[in-house]
Amino acid sequence: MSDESRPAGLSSLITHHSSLITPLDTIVAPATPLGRSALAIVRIDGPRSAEILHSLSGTAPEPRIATFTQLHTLDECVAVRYAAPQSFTGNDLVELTLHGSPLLVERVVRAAVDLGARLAEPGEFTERAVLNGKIDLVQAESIADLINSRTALQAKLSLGNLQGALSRKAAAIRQSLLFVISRLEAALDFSEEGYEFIARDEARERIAEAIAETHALAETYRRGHATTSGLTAVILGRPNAGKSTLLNRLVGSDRAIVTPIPGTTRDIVRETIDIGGLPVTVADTAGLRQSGDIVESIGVDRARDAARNAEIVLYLVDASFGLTADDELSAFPAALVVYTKTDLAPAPAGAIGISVTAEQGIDDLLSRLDVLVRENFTAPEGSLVNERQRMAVAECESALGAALASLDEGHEEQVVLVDLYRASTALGLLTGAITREDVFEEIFSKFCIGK
Ligand SMILES: Nc1nc2c(ncn2[C@@H]2O[C@H](COP(=O)(O)OP(=O)(O)OP(=O)(O)O)[C@@H](O)[C@H]2O)c(=O)[nH]1
Ligand SMILES: [Mg+2]
Repeated sequence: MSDESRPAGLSSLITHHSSLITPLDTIVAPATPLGRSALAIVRIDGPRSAEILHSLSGTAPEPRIATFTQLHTLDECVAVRYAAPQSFTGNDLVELTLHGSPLLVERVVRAAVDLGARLAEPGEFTERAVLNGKIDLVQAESIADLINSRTALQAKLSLGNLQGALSRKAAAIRQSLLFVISRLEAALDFSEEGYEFIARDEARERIAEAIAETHALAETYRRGHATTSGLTAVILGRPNAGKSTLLNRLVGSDRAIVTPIPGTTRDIVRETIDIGGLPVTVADTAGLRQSGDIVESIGVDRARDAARNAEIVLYLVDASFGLTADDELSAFPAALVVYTKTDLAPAPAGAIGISVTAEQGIDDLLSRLDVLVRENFTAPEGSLVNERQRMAVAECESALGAALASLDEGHEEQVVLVDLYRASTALGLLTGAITREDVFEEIFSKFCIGK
C-alpha cells in the first residue's frame, strides 16, 4: 500500500477502526438504484481504482476530465477519475457513467471484482470520506437525511447540516473548552512557580457560556427530530363523527371506508401528507365508545394509544350532537377540536367547523394546521436531528455542569479538568473527531450501497 492511499486527516485520532488496521482496499458498488434507467453510475474507490479503469477500458484519463471510452464488458461509458485527496472520499476514485441497464452494471461491477476490488458495504464511500477528514460524522449523517428527505424543508435542514451548520456550533463550543483546558493544564504544570494562566472567574464565565450554548443546542433536538422524522396527527372522536371522511378529504382519495354505520373503522388507516413543509402521517381511527364487540374495542384501544403518542390530535365532534359525556376530550387536552357536518348544524361560536360534504372550513382547518406545524415543529438551521447527536450534547451539558460545580466548590484544577475533558470528548464524538467503531457501524449500516 502506498503512503498516499492511507487515510490522512483525522487518522491520528482514530484508534479502533478496522480499515486502518488492514491496508486500504479498493471497493466497488453501483451508486444508482438497480433498474432500467437512462444512465447508471458505478463507483470504484481506493488505491487500485485507476488501474482497474485502465484494465476495463485501456484508458487512463486525466483527473477530473470526463472521458468517453469503450469498456470490454459490453458497454461504453463516461469515466471520471479523481486523484487523492481531491475526491469525495479523499482516496483515488473512479466514477463510470454507463447506460442504465442492470445487466451492464452487474458486468462492470463483477469485472472490477475480478480485477481485485471488493464489493462496498452500505455507506462505505461516505465512511471513507469521514475517515479521511473530508467531512465529519454529522455531515455524513446529513447526507443520508438529505437522500431520505421528502419535503423541501427537510432537505433544507439536511443541506444546512451537510454544509456544516451544526458542526460549526459544536466546534465553536469545543474550541472554547479547549482554551480553558489548556490554561488549566498550564497552571497545573507550573503550579510551583505560582503562575495563574486563567483566573477562576474567567474560567467560570467561559464554562457558564459553554453551558448556555450547549443547552440551546440541546433544545433544538425536538424540532430537528420532528423535521427530519416527520409528525403524526391522529383523528379521534366518537363513532360517525366524520373521521374517515376527513382523512379521505385530506389525502384526496377514498383511502378509508365511509358508511353511515357507527363503528365502521376498526384498524388505524394511515396516510402521509405535507403540512407546513413537513411530512405528517395522518391516522384515522376507530370511533371512541364502549363496545361489546371485541374487534371494535381493540380498535378503540389502538385509537387511544395512537393519540397518546401523536404530536397532533384532531378531535372531531358532530356539530348536530355537540360534546357528550361519552367524549374523551379531557384525556387529550392539547387536541384541536373540530366540529363536523356544519352543513347540518352550525359549530359553536368561535370553534373550528368543517363540512366535507359542502366543502366548508377545510381550507381554514388546513391553514391552522399549517401554522401549528410551522410554529411548533419546524427546525432552525443547525438543529440536532437524531438520538446519537442528542445524547452527545446531553453528556456534554452534564459534564459542564459538574465542572462548574467543582469550580464553585473551590476544587483543584485536576478535578475541574476531568469534567472538561469529558465535555470535550462528548463534542468530539458528536462530530466524529473522536471515533468509535460501534458508532460508525450503527451510522453507516443505514446508508445505501454505493453512497
Ligand atoms: N352531511 C354530512 N355528512 C357527513 C359529513 N362527513 C361525514 N358525513 C357522513 O357521516 C357518516 C359517517 O362518516 P364517517 O367518515 O364514516 O365517520 P367516522 O367518524 O369515520 O365513523 P366510524 O369509523 O364509525 O368511527 C357517513 O355517512 C358520512 O357520509 C359532512 O360533512 N356532512
Ligand atoms: Mg371511520
